[in-house]
Amino acid sequence: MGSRFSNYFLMKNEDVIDYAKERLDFFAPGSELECDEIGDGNLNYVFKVRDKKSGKSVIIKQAGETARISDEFKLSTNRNRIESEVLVLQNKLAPGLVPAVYQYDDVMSCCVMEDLSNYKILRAVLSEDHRIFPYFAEHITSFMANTLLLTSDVVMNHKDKKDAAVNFINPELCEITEDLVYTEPFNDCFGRNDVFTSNQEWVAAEIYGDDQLRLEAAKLKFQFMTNAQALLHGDLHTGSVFVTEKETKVIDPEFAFYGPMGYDVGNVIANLMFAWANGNAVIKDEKKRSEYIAWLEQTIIDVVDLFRSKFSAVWDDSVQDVMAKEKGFKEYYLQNIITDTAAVTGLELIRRIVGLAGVKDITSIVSEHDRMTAERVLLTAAKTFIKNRYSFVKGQDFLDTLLQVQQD
Ligand code: SR1
Ligand code: MG
Repeated sequence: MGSRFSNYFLMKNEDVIDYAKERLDFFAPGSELECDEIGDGNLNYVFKVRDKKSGKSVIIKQAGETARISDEFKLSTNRNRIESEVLVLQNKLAPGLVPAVYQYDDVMSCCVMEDLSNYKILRAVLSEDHRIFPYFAEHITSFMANTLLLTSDVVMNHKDKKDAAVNFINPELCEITEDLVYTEPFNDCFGRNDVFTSNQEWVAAEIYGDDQLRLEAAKLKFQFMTNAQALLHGDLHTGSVFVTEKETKVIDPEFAFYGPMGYDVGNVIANLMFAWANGNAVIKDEKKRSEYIAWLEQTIIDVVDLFRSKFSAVWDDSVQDVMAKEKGFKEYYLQNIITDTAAVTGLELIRRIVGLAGVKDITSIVSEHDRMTAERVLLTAAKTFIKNRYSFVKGQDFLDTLLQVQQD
């Protein structure tokens, strides 16, 4: 008799237990397995399977044929293959900074991976507990410098790189980004934007009504779609990062594809800024607030500056192309990434406040006045990040923009 896992279907908890018994050699014979669906992302189903006897556990992540948040998004389950292969590759390029993948099933579109239950999602611990993670900037910049530069044309054999770009072509997930980041937040006609009531008139005038901003967003959209620079994570916000006090693991690279490196770096910076706005609005104790905000501000600076220095070091160690070694080219290439980083910082700030996919850091601010103000500060800074993107060089430039708007 054939296995019922020879044809794809969306599994429930009981199916996942049967699947683990039939398909995994992770658990010992006679294990007593239990399963919970613990996913809280927008797209997939995440099952934790645990043996009550030994306490051993794994994660089984399965992709459905539509997005978990809405059937409106029809998505190929191929994203689970992309995620699995990218995690395996990233573990080689940035060892220890992603969960280990144990196996991938092409039929059931599910991936079996290391259980990180002792870790917490960074966005949650920032916005709920306002905790400090002193190693985060170090870890995330090692992750980005290595995974981005080492998958690019300046390091890889050019034919291998083109094969990789084909292997990781990800049209449906890219379309989500093209729509939700680069199109809908600048237009009031798609019916999916979700603007806080007190800011509706402000957004109509300052975002939809700003022709110069819309033109820059248009330029950036087509740059995102055509600049196959490196294998991106593609959705590197604080909800895609697991942390303990001393460790960091980047998860969920299902949006991975060959795109502009600044897309990942800008996502990290913007999401630190959401945490910054949340801390300023919500923490009542002055000492706690100033310590937390000081750490976030230093982390914003460090992410840019450490990325620059690590990128430069990896470049010196790994770049192969003879023309890429031309004097001045590294500095030119890196400055383009920082320019893109500034632009994407602005785009991510705008899309999370105006567009469909909001962030808890902002939506959990209870006071109407404080949320309205936080959103306006971030949106005003975002416009500068996009319009003046060519003027950003160092981490301090990013922070100064935010602080300047906060002061005004
Ligand atoms: C329909 S998916 C909405 C958002 O969730 C993902 O995490 C991506 O950020 C996407 O834009
Ligand atoms: Mg995700």
